[in-house]
Amino acid sequence: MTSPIELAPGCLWWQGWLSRDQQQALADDLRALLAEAPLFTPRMPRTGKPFSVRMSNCGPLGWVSDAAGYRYQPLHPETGRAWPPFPPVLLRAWGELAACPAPPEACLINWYGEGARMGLHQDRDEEEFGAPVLSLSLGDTAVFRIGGIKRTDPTRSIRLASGDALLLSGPSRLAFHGIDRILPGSSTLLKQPGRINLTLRRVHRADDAATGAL
Ligand code: MD3
Ligand code: FE
Repeated sequence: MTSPIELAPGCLWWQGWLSRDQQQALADDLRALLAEAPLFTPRMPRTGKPFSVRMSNCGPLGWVSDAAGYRYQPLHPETGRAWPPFPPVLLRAWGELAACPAPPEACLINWYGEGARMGLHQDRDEEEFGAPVLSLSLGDTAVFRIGGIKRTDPTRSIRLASGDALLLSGPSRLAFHGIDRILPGSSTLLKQPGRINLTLRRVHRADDAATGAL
């Protein structure tokens, strides 16, 4: 396995963790998955302003956002159906990289088309911040920015390329982060310009009995 770079305490970056063939296989899985659970346009709480990123999910729970607020729910907001199961490679990634005994409960699928971006934010809609978040990138390279736990802390930026894995744990779990822009045409993986980011997460605190702890 490639050895990771520690960008900040608890923030580990594996460049090219997925081979080109593995990236292609995962992109194919996602094409089928998105036919079952189509991308939707999330909206800001209260104002209803649309995000430029479109989203779907897989696994038992999915993250959604609309005028009523941010939340995790078991059903797709538009089809009313359960989210599709995790593609097996995502469970393998979690098992090999996350160092978390409990399985992931949610995988948010972000689609960045032309001009999409994600402003600086913290991920704090989960009940469990002790568990890490694991991200996998496919397609065009993104300029990713990460700072500290205060919005005004200094930030650094890196380019997340297709096949990269990024783990956010410990002190980095509540770091401010965002996507400044996508570099169109930087990858030939997908059939159209754009980027897919997958984030595997736990939502609830693990039940010790269920994870085998004494
Ligand atoms: C740092 N997604 O879905 S993934 C998100 O590329 C999100 O789509 C970005 O931020 C994307 O919430 C960044 C890398 C990432 C994910 C979760 C984090 C970085 C993080 C949680 C805490 C700190
Ligand atoms: Fe985030």
